[in-house]
Amino acid sequence: MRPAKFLALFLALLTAPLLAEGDFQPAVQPGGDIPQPSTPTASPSLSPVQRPTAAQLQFIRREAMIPMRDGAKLYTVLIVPKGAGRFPIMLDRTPYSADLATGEGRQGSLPENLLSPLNAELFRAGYILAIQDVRGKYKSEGEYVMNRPLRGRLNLTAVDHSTDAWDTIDWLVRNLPESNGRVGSFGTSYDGFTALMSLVNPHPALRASVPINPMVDVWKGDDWFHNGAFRQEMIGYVYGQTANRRSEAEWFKTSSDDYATFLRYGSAGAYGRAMGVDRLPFWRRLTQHPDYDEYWQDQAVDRILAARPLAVPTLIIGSQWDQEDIYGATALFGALKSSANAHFALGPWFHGQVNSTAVSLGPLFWGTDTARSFRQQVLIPFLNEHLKGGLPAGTPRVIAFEAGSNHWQRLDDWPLACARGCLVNLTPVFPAHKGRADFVRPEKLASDWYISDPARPVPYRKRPDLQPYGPNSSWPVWLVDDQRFAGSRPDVLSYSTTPLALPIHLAGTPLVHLVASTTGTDSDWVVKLIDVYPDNAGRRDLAGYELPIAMNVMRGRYRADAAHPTPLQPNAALTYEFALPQVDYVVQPGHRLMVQVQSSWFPLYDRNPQTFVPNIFFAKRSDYRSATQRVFTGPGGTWIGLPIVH
Ligand code: PG9
Repeated sequence: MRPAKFLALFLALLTAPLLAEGDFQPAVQPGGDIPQPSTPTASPSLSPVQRPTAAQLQFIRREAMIPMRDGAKLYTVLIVPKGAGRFPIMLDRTPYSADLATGEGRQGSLPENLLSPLNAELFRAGYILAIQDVRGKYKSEGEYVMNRPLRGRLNLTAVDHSTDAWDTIDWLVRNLPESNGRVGSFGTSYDGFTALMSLVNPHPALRASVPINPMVDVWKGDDWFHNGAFRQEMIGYVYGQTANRRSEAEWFKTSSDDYATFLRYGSAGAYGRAMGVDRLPFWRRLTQHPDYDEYWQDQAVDRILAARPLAVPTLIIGSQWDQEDIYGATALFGALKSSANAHFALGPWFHGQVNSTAVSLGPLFWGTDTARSFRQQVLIPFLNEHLKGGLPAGTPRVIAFEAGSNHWQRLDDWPLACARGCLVNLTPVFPAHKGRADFVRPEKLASDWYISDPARPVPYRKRPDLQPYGPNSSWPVWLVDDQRFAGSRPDVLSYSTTPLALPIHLAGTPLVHLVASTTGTDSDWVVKLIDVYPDNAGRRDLAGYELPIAMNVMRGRYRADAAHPTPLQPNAALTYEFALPQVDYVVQPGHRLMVQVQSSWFPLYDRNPQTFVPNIFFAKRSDYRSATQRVFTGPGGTWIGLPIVH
């Protein structure tokens, strides 16, 4: 790019109207979220791989530029079974490169060499795979917008993921001679989001959908925020996805410990500014919308889909220890379960693990490959019924893996136990004074306190905290990390029961009812429900292990209204109620249930300055102050509602 033009662009970006909080600008702006023109540069210099010839391939690979209604052509890789016949199409619309998803950089000619286990099994089951770069990414034309909103006040253009899916499906069934006229949409995470977008005004050929760990409400509990606490370690993702079209701009790998790096820069906004990310439109939108305002409400996919009949049989897949989108699948099923077309699966997995192998998760072993058995016995029969006109698959309304007894349950409803509207009510467990917890409310009102110091926040995992998607990171399994590293800190309160005499089966949504005060005017509250293994756990590596069953964070300023934050009254005992992620888990006899409470979860979540400021993204260093936190137990005090079914 000519220097003058670059300078003009640079100045334009720098002076782009940084909106006052609350202004409502469409998310879709001219040029989209990737600074233009990012001329598609040569593909990254992967080590030259001897690509198999067409004859060697077990399938026919085609590449199509499919025209959308606005003229943009979207790059689509087609993996077609060889031989006669007509096949259903499985469509995955991705921002992560169709070429990478179909074997770029990998060796071999077998589907198993070149595709994910799920995709290879779909191919083996007689499906055409259509993997498409979403608009504006990699080889597709058009302008990329992160989670492009549906047409409306956030998107004044004529196109969105719903129209792009419609146009793609229409083109495929009309132009693919091997098509049997039926299409399924599927994908994981962001691709799960695009699969859900295909259900808005679905094409008549769309006859099934499988959203896996989908992004559904990115403020309440998916990728960007949890109850308003910002997942600042995702800054690298924003940079990688929107710095250029082919995601070749890698986030700075210099950080050997994100804990130290993020602490050095202060607020998330200051870090973004220091790293130049604030020139990227999506980062700016994130920092302009810290509250659950209409900008996020309008994009909540569970609300969007609940507002219309679910016309397409849909198998929603959630992971119990999903480190990225733990909210979406369960919220979506909750919103759609009045429809007979809605099915739900909850597996003992991390994010996206259903696509590959799942014999274990961290220290936990299931005895079988729970992902493969689910794909073979539930997912593919579901698709065969709806896309091949096959035998009724008997897909259950709900299928949930009972972690601990390690078997699948077929159910008519889910969750089984919750605060309101479930078959079973919650059973309270009461933190009591001095570290005990009990199923009987303590008779005496008491309180425990700790100093929450933003200069020494509680790490969300043992340090060094490697970048989530960086080399050697064990990011996928952080939700099953042993919590003893945290419990030993003076600013983490731990309460545990005596060893259980009988097993407890938790099947549903735990509820936090926290009664606490702070000397500050804002505060975060992190609550963890933990299974404490006995010292004689049978396996040395599990002796005394503090296994998280469900954990979540609540940003105090939003306790009354997520859209309009208010300061906390210092030293007032206030009640915070929020759900923990849904679980299907058996706590075995001899184990203890533990509740941990703390006020930071760093650096995955940005620190709360603990003084009320207009926008925490731009909190000044002087805003960050220590506060004394006090958790109240006993009559009128804290309890955790457990979804105990027996
Ligand atoms: N859930 C993944 C992600 C999305 C957005 C930010 C960070 C992570 C994903 O789409 O794979």
